[in-house]
Amino acid sequence: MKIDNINVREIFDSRGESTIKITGGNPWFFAEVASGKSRGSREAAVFSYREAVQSLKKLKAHIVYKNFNSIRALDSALIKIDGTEDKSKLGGNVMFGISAAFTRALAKKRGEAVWETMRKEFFPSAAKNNMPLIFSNIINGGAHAENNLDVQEYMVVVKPKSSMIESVRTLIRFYRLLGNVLKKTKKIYNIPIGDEGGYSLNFKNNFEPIAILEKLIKTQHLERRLLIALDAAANSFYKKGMYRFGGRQFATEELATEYIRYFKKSKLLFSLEDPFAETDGRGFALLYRMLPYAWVVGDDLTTTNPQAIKKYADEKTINAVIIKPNQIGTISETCDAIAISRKHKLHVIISHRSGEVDDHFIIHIAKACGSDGVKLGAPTRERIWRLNKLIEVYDR
Ligand code: 2PG
Ligand code: MG
Repeated sequence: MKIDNINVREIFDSRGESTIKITGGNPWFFAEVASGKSRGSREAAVFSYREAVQSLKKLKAHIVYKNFNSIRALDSALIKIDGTEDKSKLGGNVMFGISAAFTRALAKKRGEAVWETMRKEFFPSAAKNNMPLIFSNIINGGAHAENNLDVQEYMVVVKPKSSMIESVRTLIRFYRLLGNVLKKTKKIYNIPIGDEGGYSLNFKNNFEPIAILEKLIKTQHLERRLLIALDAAANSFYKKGMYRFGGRQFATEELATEYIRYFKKSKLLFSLEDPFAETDGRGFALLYRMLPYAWVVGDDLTTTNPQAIKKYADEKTINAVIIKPNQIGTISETCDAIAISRKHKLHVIISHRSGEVDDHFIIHIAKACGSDGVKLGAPTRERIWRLNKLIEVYDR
């Protein structure tokens, strides 16, 4: 397929930060690039709008009116032209935007849904109707909120049922009930909301939100439907080999013991993302050994990089992985990261970014590969659109 023009526009994400949108014609396409705040240091380079304009100028001659018959063909050309490990010549966000926009154009030309086009090229044997767990971040802390929580995300996890709409209904109901409980127990009428739509008030300590979630799930008799997951995003509280957590200093082993205590106190807690800093693979491995039934999830640790995923899976540091396409920069490499995760029997969770945009691409990736989970914000504000798309794509 040939594309006959391609442009970049400046847009703003849900935090009002500048990001980019790639658009083009014949067939018409677009992709908006979400932005992260708690980023792994090995993520692909992010260009400003001005840099993206220059990057696209250089690139145009290589891609416009050229024939690319697959997503991989276009991505391989982009990767070759860029030629860097971290996509710092063309900009990882520029490359991702082009790669995702091209995928849309290809799907349109073939008269397919975007996920179908990706499934045919990358996951021909993916389970047809796999319903993912929904990880919804309903209490925000860390870099995403102005409160005293070190843990960045407290998620409620909805187990799949017969339809996605039922899961989303349960999630919305639970989120509202939680709001009421927090108003009462914290005696606050207007609860502050964090970057991903979760409640972001102060708590007694990093465990209190888990205790509140656990109690509410139990009093609502939702134990069979809902679980609890955390993203510690521990890079943000790691300094000089120590973790500053809950006002105390912890060495790696001590923090692992603290997490184990959480898991002992909460029967519904089952998953912990980035429990240690991205340079502290030893901590992940320790936890993985001590909690064989929990999901120990890599995000900043693995940055959707196929080699990093393989390394950490081989070293038995994680058994689950977060996939964010703009961490690595092209759709083909994202799909390679998913394939290698699968090969190593890691649970695959396709994730949004905290700076959200008006683009559902990640839902198509989840459906294409039949992911085990999707990680999204709270069921409110702009985050609701992603849940609506989930319903549309899965309840067909
Ligand atoms: C994370 C994400 C998404 P950010 O750490 O998992 O919740 O945050 O997009 O800021 O990296
Ligand atoms: Mg994370």
